[in-house]
Order: sequence, then C-alpha cells, then structure tokens
Amino acid sequence: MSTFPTFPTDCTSLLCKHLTTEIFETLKDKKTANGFTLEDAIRSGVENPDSGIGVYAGDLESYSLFASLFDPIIESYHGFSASDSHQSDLDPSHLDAPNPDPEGAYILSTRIRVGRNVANLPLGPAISMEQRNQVEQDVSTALGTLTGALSGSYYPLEGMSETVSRELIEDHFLFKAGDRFLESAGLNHDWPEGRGIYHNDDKTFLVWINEEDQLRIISMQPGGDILEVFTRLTTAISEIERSVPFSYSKHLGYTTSCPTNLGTAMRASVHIKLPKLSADMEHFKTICDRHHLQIRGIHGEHSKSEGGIYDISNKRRLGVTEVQCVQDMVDGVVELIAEEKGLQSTSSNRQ
Ligand code: ADP
Ligand code: CIR
Repeated sequence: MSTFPTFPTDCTSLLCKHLTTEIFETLKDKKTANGFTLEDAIRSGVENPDSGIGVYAGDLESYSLFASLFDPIIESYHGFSASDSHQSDLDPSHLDAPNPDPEGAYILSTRIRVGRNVANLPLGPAISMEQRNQVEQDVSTALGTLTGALSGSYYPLEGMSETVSRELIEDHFLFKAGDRFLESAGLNHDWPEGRGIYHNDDKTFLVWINEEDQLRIISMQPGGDILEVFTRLTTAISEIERSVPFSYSKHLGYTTSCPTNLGTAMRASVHIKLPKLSADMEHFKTICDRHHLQIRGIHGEHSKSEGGIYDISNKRRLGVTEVQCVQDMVDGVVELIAEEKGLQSTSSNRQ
C-alpha cells in the first residue's frame, strides 16, 4: 500500500482518529513473520468507515510491529498505556455476585465468554487453511475428552442444515455468518470450512471454533445466577488449557484478533428488560458509563434492542482482572434494576 487511505468526514473510528500520515509512512512497508501488513491490519476500518475501532491483528507480533498505531487505539479503548501490565484472576471465590434479580423479573439470561487463540500460531486474519483446520481438529479433540456437565458434542458448520444453524443463531447460541467487519479483516476466508460449535446437552457450555478468535469459550443460562455462570466458565477454561496452549503475553494478556478483546478477552453480559429506563437513553447511558458497561441489542453486536430488552456487558477487558470485568457488570446491573424499579413505582403511583 502506498497511499494514505481516505475516510469520510463523519468517520469516528479509532483507526481514523489515530492513523496519521507519519504513522502510515513509518509502518506501510513493514511485515510480520507471518506476512501480515499494515494494509491487512486496517482493511476492515477502511472498507467499513462506520467501524468503532477498525483494526485487527494477524498475530501477536502485529501488536509490537504496528505499536505506533495499535497502542493509542488500545489506550483510547481500554485506558491502558504501553507501560501498564495485565493481571489475570479467574478465581470465582473473589467475586461478590449474589443474584441481582432472584425473582426473575428483569434478567432473562446471563452469558460470559472469553476469546482464546492457540500459542505460536497466526491469528484468524493471517492463518492458512491448513493451520485453521488443524486448530479445529486439535480443539475438538480436546473438547471430546471433557466429562460431567461439560461433556457434549462438536457440530462442524460444514454440512449443518440451514434450519439447525438458523435455530442456533436465533436462540443466541451460534455466531452469524457474513459479518462485514470480519469479512474485510480476512476472518471469513474459506468459510465455512474449519468452523463449528461444541456444546453440552443443556447448551449452558459452548465453544465456537475459528470464528473471530480460534476459541470462544462460553458459559450461559437463563436467569441472573452470575456466579454459577462464571464458575462453570472458569472450570471449563482450566480443563481446556490442559491440552490447548493459549497465546498470552505479560503486557497484553490473552492475545485476540480485535484489540478490544485483549487482556481478559472476556465479555460478561445479561439480557435485561429495562423498558422504563431505556425510554430515557441518556440517563440509561450515564449509569452504564459509570460502571464501564456497553449496551448492545439482543442479537449481538451491531444489532437492535427488542421490547426494551438490552445486552449489557463489561466494556473494560485489559488492565483489569476477569473477576473485575464480571464485578463491573454485576454492580452496574444492580443499579440498573434499582433505577428501573424506581421508575416503575413512580409511574404506578401516578396512575
Ligand atoms: P460476542 O459475545 O462474542 O462479543 P455477540 O455480541 O455477537 O458476540 O453475541 C453473540 C451471541 O450471544 C448473540 O446471539 C447474542 O444475542 C448472544 N448473547 C450475548 N449475551 C447474551 C445473554 N446474556 N443471554 C443470551 N444470549 C446472549
Ligand atoms: C468495529 O470496529 O466496529 C468492529 N471491528 C468491531 C469492534 C469490536 N467491538 C466493539 O468494540 N464493540
């Protein structure tokens, strides 16, 4: 790539904010050992100017080779500077999470996922078909040894019927095909080969293979027992880690293809019904910002809300521990429910 990309004047992505002509000139001819270039790293944000972030890494080396672009983006998103280091804490006994909604009036379901990638391999945007297929084989074999509540089966995407995949997506268990941000990042190469989903019978423990990250390890269930969901997840992570070595660095924590997921790679979310509070979006966002929470629609990222139900999750993932990520979500959800209850009683007193 020789020319600086053009962005529309209303572009607000972190790529467009931080890619200066100086940074571009310094980085444009560099290549990681896996052949990943600046052009590859920024393609998603250039082709999708409505990106929030706009960059992806092809390997762990991308984060150091292209640090003059990635570091300010990481600092903007996570508030984590190049001299900070990351800490991990996956011990459920450190979490203070009594069910915030024991009567089940607000929280429909809880889900916690982490992203993981295999050590010493390129990430999804730079991986070869053979390497990706090997990951699928190694990870599905490791999952096949799990027992008890984690025991289940692997379902490759290739050969899965349209009806089954549609149902899994609608029920929030499976990733969607054709995400344009991932497509531009090179993450959909050779689709659907090498991709699939493992799950137990109850679909409370699931693993996505070779989507945005090589593994997305997921624990989920109806209701608001967040501690139970976290405990299942941490047990599963340590079981899988016995046979699959994960890419981890002292500075950036778990390596992920999108810089927003670095560190813990954890997103802890509830689907929660807040019809009164969400009628005042500004107030709703103020509470979420105070607790470092992100608001998504109920069909995942870049989707809309339905019936006053939102996906509320931790925004910070790097420079905070896994326990802190979940704690952010728990504390925020407690306040959101209190606020919704207050608004409901005010409006019923008026009637
Ligand atoms: P990710 O969690 O990997 O960042 P998405 O935002 O695309 O990805 O969500 C993936 C799927 O998980 C979507 O179908 C979404 O609706 C579902 N999901 C997320 N949080 C919850 C939750 N608390 N309960 C049920 N489904 C959820
Ligand atoms: C974007 O830049 O909008 C997409 N590449 C997705 C970024 C990750 N998601 C997020 O921060 N919510």
